[in-house]
Amino acid sequence: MWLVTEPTVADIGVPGRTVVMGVVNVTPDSFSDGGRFATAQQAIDYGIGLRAQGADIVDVGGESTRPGATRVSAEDESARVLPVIAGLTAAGVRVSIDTMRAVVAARAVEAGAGLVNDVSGGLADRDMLAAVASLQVPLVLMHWRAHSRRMDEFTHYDDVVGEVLGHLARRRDAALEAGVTRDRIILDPGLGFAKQPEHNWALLHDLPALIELGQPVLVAASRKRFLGSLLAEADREPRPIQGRSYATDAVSAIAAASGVWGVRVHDVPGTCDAVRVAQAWRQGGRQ
Ligand code: PMM
Repeated sequence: MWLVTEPTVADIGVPGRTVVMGVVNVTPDSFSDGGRFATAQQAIDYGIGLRAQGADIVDVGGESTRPGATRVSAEDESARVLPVIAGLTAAGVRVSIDTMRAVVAARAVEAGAGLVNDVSGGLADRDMLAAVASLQVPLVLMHWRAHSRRMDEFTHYDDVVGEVLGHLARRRDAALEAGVTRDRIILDPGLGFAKQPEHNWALLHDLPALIELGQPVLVAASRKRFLGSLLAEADREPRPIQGRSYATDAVSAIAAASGVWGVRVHDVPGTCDAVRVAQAWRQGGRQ
């Protein structure tokens, strides 16, 4: 069968501009957009719409990582994502699979996905790194401490930036050892995963240090709790999810200006403008 694979990270997006990854969550309970689609076709149409809005790649996920979420079976996860990946691929949309399971990653790549996005950085499934090595697609390794059901118990850091960078360097080395090539490894600080707001801001502030590890960096701040907390009104209630888009766009601009490879967002148009602004700013009037 014909596999649509991406040889390396460099094949995704436009040179010089931060990649925009749009989100399609095919889950009943993701924290910001769960339960959105009644049918696979609705999710496919939505993903095609994200591409039309400017997304370079569409990230399809079938398991919620919302704090406190319980896991779904590999079969349920596959049944949710595979028809959507196949439909998007048939429509010419570049797709990534957001999964912590090697078997789901393999099925997704067979259905057309060209990148594996593992929020556990290969820790949730011991077969993941070797599986991605043989699939020969790029791999996102995210900073992760525990499954979502328990991650709020693991938010203590003495030096969040140092600890996250050290962890990601070790995950990169594990991936290399398993046979994933260096030009296929992307690192992600895992904003909101076992982190308090101040940890997310420290990581965003020190993105250049993460980029200095030498791998492409993906940032996913979209609509997350720490933005809601930042934007809380006088009554101290976090700003609801629907009111976090402009802040997400602002983070996309900052991340892109810092030189990240990609940003993962639910609302694509504002981020597309943000990454173009950042690109022009970085070029400083030079072509
Ligand atoms: N966050 C979520 C899901 N997938 N993938 C990566 N690489 N990085 C993230 O921070 C990340 C992710 C959180 O859930 P959402 O799909 O509702 O945004």
